[in-house]
Amino acid sequence: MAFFRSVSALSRLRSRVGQQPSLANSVRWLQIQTSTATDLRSELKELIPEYQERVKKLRKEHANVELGKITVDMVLGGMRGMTALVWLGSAVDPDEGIRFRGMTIPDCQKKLPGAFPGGEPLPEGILWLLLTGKIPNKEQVDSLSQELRSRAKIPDYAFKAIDALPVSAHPMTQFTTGVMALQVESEFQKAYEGGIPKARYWEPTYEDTLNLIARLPGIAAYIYRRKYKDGKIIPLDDSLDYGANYAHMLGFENPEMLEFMRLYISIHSDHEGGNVSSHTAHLVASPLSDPYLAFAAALNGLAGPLHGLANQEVLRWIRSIVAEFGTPNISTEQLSEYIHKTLNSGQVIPGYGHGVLRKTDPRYTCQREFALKHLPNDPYFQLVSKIKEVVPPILTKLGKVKNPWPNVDAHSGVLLNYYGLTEENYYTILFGVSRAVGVGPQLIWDRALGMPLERPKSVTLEKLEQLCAK
Ligand code: NMX
Ligand code: MLT
Repeated sequence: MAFFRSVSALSRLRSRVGQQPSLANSVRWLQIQTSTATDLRSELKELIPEYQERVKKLRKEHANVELGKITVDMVLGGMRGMTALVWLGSAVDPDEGIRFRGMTIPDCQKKLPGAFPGGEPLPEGILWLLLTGKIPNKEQVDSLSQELRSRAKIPDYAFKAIDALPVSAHPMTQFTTGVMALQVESEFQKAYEGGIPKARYWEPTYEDTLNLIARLPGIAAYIYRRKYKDGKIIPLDDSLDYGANYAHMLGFENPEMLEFMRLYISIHSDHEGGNVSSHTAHLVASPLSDPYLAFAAALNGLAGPLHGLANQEVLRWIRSIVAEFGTPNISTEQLSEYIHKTLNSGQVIPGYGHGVLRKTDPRYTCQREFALKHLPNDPYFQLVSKIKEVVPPILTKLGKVKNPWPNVDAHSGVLLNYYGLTEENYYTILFGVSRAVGVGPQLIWDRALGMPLERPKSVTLEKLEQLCAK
């Protein structure tokens, strides 16, 4: 009876949504089904044929429908605003930010299982949601945690490949090297060499993806222990979930840090298909390079200071402010003076601006809420809060910055720093581990939907000038 009541409430809500488009977003997650499958792979297998049919139908019946025009500004402006990719898992609205399968971050915090009732969403739940579009229950995420632990063994040669680099190498260089070493065990590569038919490409891609996600924390923790600690490996704890295990292998046991890590991985996992790391992975996988090759390439994009390296740059910049004034407790005038100094020297303010967002990033907001709950008096957190008041009007005044508001990277560093992860050059690895949870599902669906080799057309400058002269 309760079921029928909620179904009819939902259909009433849907008909209101038809009349009020603004309501559409806020109720979208209500339409997401709860998962009933016993395991992730079976759930996915059941879903794929329906999606394959939908793609086939779109290509057959609507191949010439136009999605917008391509302008010179788009071609010369980094393809901003050009719709050119499909990804089912998430979408970024310029004003309200990310939705994972229609669910906002607060929706995910409410609906996805945590390590304890009311806890932050477990990354395993986000992975399940992104892959299937369904909300898993606690039992399902616990079994996925167990599955990831069972796949986590790292071959010794991967550690040796990292050891071949000097300890001074940037953590991201070491990380990409480790991921490339894991490629030796690619199931996709073996299956392709064995003549697997196209309809089954997604299956070894799934295996590679789960193995990759499972092994990344071990590789990432190894680099941290090697570069910053005693070099001793802390083994996986069989009783811990994915995020907590990563924190544990790094050497952290504070339950608040474990909880922050779950939140961190979940919110950094996916940001639709067009961001540099996801798009790179999709592009590199399109000629059927396996998930390890594609993800290593994605990491190299993430390592750029305008993308994932910005979290490192933010803490470095905050530290430089503290060094300049000798304290984090500075006045608005002092902060404003420092911001101008940064801009006048030709640098960007790290952690501010975005290629799509035009308001404060909800990933910033949820980290702020976490900080308000757990570390309201931390002087670095208070400085970050002050920066959020002072930077936007200054960037707005420049007249060219499309989004003066903070992005995800503006906040993460002070939380990590508070919990003792003080080595900012390591921060992009945390982003990288998290991004695999979003990029992996993208690669599986690329193969499931038979996405072709990506090959856009380029144009010479002369040709562009000729086209404009017409
Ligand atoms: N500080 C100073 N100038 C900026 C900033 C900023 N935070 N953001 C944009 N601008 C400048 C930008 O450099 C460009 O100047 P110019 O025309 O002289 O080249 C102008 O404003 C217009 O840029 P936008 O169209 O607003 O931004 P765009 O879409 O090109 O780039 C970012 C987006 C994210 C690359 C840019 O905002 C930026 O460099 N931000 C700082 C780095 C950062 O926080 N990156 C992390 C993004 C999130 N992530 O995790 O990936
Ligand atoms: C991301 O999470 O990938 C960044 O916010 C950058 C983007 O979306 O372009």
